[in-house]
Amino acid sequence: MLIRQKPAIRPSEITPESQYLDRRRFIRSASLAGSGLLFAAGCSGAGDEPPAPAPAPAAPNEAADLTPNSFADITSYNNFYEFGLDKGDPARYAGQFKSQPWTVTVDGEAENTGTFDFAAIVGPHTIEERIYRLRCVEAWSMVVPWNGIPLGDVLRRFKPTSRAKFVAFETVVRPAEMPGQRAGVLDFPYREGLTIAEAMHPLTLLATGLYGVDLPNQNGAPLRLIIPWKYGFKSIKSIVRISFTETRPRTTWSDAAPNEYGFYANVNPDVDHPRWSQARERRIGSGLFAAKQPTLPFNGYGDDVAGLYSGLNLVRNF
Ligand SMILES: Nc1nc2c(c(=O)[nH]1)N[C@H]1C(S)=C(S)[C@@H](COP(=O)(O)O)O[C@H]1N2
Ligand SMILES: [Mo]
Repeated sequence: MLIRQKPAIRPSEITPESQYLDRRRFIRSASLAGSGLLFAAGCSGAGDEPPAPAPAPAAPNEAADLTPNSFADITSYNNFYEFGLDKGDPARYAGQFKSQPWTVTVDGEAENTGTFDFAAIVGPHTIEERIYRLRCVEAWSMVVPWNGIPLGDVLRRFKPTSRAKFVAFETVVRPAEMPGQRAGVLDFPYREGLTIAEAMHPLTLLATGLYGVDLPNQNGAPLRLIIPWKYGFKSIKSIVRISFTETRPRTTWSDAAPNEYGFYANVNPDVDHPRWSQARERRIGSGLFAAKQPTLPFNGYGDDVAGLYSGLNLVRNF
């Protein structure tokens, strides 16, 4: 079996960051040479165009920097309302949470539905490493070296029917282990949804770990989504249900405040949240007085995903 199961991570198992970063530098220098982009998913243009002139060397763009945040930052500054509202609550209160054993129920418009063990969902796939920036709707961001599987590879095994136009996800409900659920700070279960094209897109990751270890509870153990071009709230944690649907599913944040949070939630510096600007972001760990960085359209992944929304008005469909 490819997957390391709990018991929970011992500190000795965590790749020391210095070692990790050295390894990254090596991998990046080996692979960046050709494509210029670590995860550009084969989106070359139409064949009849002349090759574009080489672009002028870009000014150093802080926002596009993919140097990972520290393991300490990534695991101590979290949004996981099931454990409370404060950024420190998930790390403080998620210790009692049991992410093993774990099952995921797959239902709706697919041929292979049922309840599957964690190992059956993840087992046949190779765990990859993807360094993605997570951009929270609250205008902060961090860069995380995730481990996981392209969600589409997993979903295809359930054989969605032609009626499957959306994929809906739910987080576990376990008030005994989740103080934020006892306090009722949101209408739980936490729900999210994607169009089938978004769910099948090769950048969309079903994450099982970070920094080479199993996901810490506060980051959504044992399975969570990462949709790098969308605001962080779309990246639902601790998933127990995946439903293929014909109609657009409900989602927690647009249920709670439909004028503030839309179904698409694509990162967009040109469409402000009604109560604050989305033009810039604070990189966690960069220090309280560090300058904010410009936010990039689609969080910097536009070359790969903008085509999913051609013809869609992104101001109205926020
Ligand atoms: N179940 C669940 N998933 C969730 C959330 C949540 O409160 N509950 N918060 C979201 C938000 S707003 C963000 S920014 C990211 C934060 O992920 P991280 O804590 O691993 O950085 O998780 C998202 N997934
Ligand atoms: Mo967020």
